[in-house]
Amino acid sequence: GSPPRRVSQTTPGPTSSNSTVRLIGSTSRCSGRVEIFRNGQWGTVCDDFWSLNNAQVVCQQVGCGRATRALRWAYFGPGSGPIWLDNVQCSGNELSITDCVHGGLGSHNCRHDEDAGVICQGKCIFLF
Ligand SMILES: [Ca+2]
Ligand SMILES: [Ca+2]
Repeated sequence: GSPPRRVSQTTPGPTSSNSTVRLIGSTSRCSGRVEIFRNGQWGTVCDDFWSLNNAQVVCQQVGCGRATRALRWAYFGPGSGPIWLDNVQCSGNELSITDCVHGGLGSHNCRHDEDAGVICQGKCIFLF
């Protein structure tokens, strides 16, 4: 038989629980509105039940150390697109925000003025 061939395709690999997360809307890489990338779209996280434990999971996920603040009411401005997560309740040890208890992807009763934000301890970089 012929040896197995490595096929290069753009089809997504097995879905890992480690979703892509970013913090935007601030001057620092380590603070901002929480957005996650699912189904080809960036979306936000609702602030219902938003806590420091939740922020902790996000901060470690983006490589920014410990969380110092969990912010509600679109503190870093409202996002756009889907609101991917609502009623997120982390214990703080999860590896990904999507591993926390939540109401189901895309299932929510929120508006973008409830987008969740975090501030992490990681270095703030300001341009002077
Ligand atoms: Ca709310
Ligand atoms: Ca809710």
